[in-house]
Amino acid sequence: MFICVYLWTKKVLQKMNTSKSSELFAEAQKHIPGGVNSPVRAFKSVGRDPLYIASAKGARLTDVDGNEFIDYIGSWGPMILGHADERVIEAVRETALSGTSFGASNEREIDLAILIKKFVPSVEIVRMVNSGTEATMSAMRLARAFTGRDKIIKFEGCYHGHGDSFLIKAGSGVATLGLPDSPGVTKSTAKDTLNAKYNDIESVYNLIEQNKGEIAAVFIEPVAGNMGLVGADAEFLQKLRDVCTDEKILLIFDEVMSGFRLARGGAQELYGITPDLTTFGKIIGGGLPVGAYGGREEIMKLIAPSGAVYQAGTLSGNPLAMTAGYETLKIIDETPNFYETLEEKSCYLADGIMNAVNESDLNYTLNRVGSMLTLFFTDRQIVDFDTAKTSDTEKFARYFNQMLESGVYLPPSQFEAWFVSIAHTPNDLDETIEASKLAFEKLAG
Ligand code: KE4
Repeated sequence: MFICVYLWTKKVLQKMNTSKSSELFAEAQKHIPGGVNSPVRAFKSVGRDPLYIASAKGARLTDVDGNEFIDYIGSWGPMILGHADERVIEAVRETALSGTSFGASNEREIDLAILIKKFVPSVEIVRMVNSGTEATMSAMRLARAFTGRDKIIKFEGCYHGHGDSFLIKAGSGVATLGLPDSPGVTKSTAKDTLNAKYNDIESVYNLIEQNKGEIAAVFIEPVAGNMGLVGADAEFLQKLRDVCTDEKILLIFDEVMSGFRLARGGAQELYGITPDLTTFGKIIGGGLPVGAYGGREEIMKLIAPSGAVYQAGTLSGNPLAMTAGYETLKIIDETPNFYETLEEKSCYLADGIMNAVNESDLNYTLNRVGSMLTLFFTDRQIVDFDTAKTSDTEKFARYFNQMLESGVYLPPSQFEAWFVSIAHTPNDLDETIEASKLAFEKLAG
C-alpha cells in the first residue's frame, strides 16, 4: 500500500511531459482528418492533445514521452487478456511467417468459427468481416432481405458503428462530439431508422404500432457501452424478445463490445435471452481488425454465395486476424474461472472508486456490468441516453485529466465504458483507486 502511494505521489508531483505526443499530433493534423483515424481518440471532449502510444504490455501503456499508464481502454474492448499477451503474439508471429493474407480460404477461419459457436449457442452459422461496422451493416441488409421489410428500430444512445442507417441519435463518438446526427446521411436513409428509448418497452410498442408490418429488425446493445455503461433491464429485454417474436421482427443483439466480454456467451448468456442474429467484433480479433455476424441457419443461409444477399471483404477471414482471435478465445476457454476472476477485479475497482466518491461527499453514479463500467458525473440513476446526458461533462474532463496526470488512462469521454482486463493486478487497481481519491478531493475542493 505504501509503495503504491509513494509511486503515485511521485507521479502527481511531476507534471507529466507530453511534448512529443503534441508534436506528433500537430504533424498528424496536416495529413489526417482531425489528426486521428477515429474521432473519439482526439481527446476533444477532455480539452487536451491526445497521447501517442509507443508500446503496451499487460494492463499498461507507455506513451512516446515515456509516461506509463494503467489502461482502461484496452483498445475499446479487444484486449481482455491485457496487451501483448505472449501466447497471442507468438501465434501471430508464427502465422505471419507463412503469409499474411491469401484472398483464399484458410483453415484458421474454420477454427475460429467453431470456437465462436462453442461460446455462443445461438450462432449456428457465422460470417467473418473486418469491423463491427461491417458486421452490423451486413446484419441489417440480411434482416431486410429475410423479412422483406425496410425499417429498423435502434435505441437512442446505442452505437452500432458508422453505417449510414445507424448514425441517427447514436452514442459513442457521435454523442461525445455532440453531433446529433451525421451530415451525409440522406433523408431517404434516415426515414427507415426509428429510435426508441433504451429500457422503455412502451416506446418500442408505439413504434411497432405506428409502423405495423414494416420493421425488419430491432438492433440493441443488450448491455450498452456507448452512452456510458447502461445495462438493459431484464424484464425490458424479455418483453423486447417477445414482441419481436410476435411481430416477426428479427431481434439483433449488437455484442461487438459485450460479446465474450461479459460472459463466455456474452450478454445473451447473462440474460438468458436468444436473439435471432448477433454481431461481434473486438475480442474475436485479439487486437487485429475483425468483425462477425451470425445466428440461425435459416437466416444466415441467405448470405452469398449460399444465398442472394451480397456481402464480401478482401481481408475477411485473413489468417493473422483469425489466429489472434482464435488464440484469445482459446486462452479464455482454457483459463479456469476466467470470468469469475474478471468479476472480482472489476467489483473491487468499482467498490473502491465509489468508496472514494462517498468519502469526498460527492454524489456520482457508477454503472457496472462485469468488466465494463462507467462513472457518471451526476447523482441521477442512469438508465438511458437522456439520464446519461445529465452528467457534468466538464467535471468528467477534470477527473479524466487528473487521472491521466496520476498515470491512469481512461476512455476520453463520459459516454464510453471502462474495460478491466485479466491482466490488471491488485496493485493496478489500488493505484487507480488512490488516483481517484486525489481527483475527487480536487473536484470537491
Ligand atoms: P467498429 O467498426 O469500430 O469495429 O465497431 C463498431 C461498433 C459496433 N457496435 C458496438 C456496440 C460498438 O461499441 C462499436 C465500436 N465501439 C467504439 C467504442 N465505443 C469503437 C471506438 C472508436 O470508434 O474509435
